[in-house]
Amino acid sequence: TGSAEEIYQATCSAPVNIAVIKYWGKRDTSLILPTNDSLSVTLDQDHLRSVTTARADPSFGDLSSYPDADAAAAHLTDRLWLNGEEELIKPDGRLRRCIDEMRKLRAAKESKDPSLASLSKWGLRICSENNFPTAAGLASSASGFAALIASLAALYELQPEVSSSQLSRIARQGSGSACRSLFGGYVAWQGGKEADGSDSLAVEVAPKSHWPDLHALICVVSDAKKGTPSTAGMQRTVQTSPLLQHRIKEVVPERMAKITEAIQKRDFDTFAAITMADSNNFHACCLDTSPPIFYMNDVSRSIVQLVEEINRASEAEGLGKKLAYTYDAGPNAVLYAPKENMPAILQTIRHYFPSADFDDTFNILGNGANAS
Ligand code: 2P0
Repeated sequence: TGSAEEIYQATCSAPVNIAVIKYWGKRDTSLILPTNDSLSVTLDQDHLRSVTTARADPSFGDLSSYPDADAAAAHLTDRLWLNGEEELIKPDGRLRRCIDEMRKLRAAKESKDPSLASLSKWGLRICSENNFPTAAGLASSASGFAALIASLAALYELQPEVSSSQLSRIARQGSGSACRSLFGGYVAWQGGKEADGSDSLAVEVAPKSHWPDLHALICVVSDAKKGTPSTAGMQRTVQTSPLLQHRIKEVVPERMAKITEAIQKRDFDTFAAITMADSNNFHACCLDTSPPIFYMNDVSRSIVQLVEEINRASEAEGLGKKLAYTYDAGPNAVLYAPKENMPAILQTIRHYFPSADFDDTFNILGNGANAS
């Protein structure tokens, strides 16, 4: 509660997540409901993150003074800046939907407790920054929408009454993969069955503390903006790829069960085998799309060969796999390995890729979105 002179502002950060069972395809493009379940690992916020500040103030506009939400929107009551540039909040866009859903939750809270300040009626100013290249296949939309939802949830003081899974349902409507960044550690996005998306949300498979020994290494092959954006690319795959239908029905359900069990048992060999197989199956579906989509390049493929060779040599000695690769909608490799293997892996990668512009970032497992 408070007077109108009080400042209502919250800042939250959210990390990137990298899927080991990939989301690729929607059964509902408006609500963002996926064609299959997916599972990811949330990375450490120290390296890749979005930070968002949201502020509500009556001076930004009072929604109750407009006849309807569209009229209020036309008067720019809500405004958003991404990396310093103003982003238009389109009337039927994803940002609009996320903000509206959050505002509805606040309005419900205010109607239960009339002593609360009327934040739901005030305009918003939102500022978001990524500390890494946007749209380079490094999951910028995932951390961005997760940070947006987390900052509005903090501003509107929605938790703990509203759970993180409930918030993930709203983040999902911003960008599918964003729902997974509301949690740390090992996270599943249950695709759900309902047409209204009520059961399409993220759940924690295991916290970071369950298997903290797993580390990730991101090999930035290129930070250029990707050629085919995920949103358009995945629907082209849905419309044209017979292989995707096989993936949805036969491949993913079994892998979800097996990798969940591998995480529970901290079984790196199984985790690595499924992670690599699923990355390859996803890129095969991209290739099976008409016209085909290519995200990996020659450098990406040579990293695959190097990882396969390291694992082959290790297995020949009776030791297990040393590491796993996975690629998203871009050429950059994410390598997962037990922490103790990382120094040798880095050394080998640097030996084979001495090029100065081949950047790398060392990441450990992180927590989900949180307030600061
Ligand atoms: C994933 N990707 O599971 C997969 C793997 C890319 C490859 O989620 O349309 O940016 O915003 O829901 O979430 C990229 O898709 O797409 C993605 P929208 P999103 O991480």
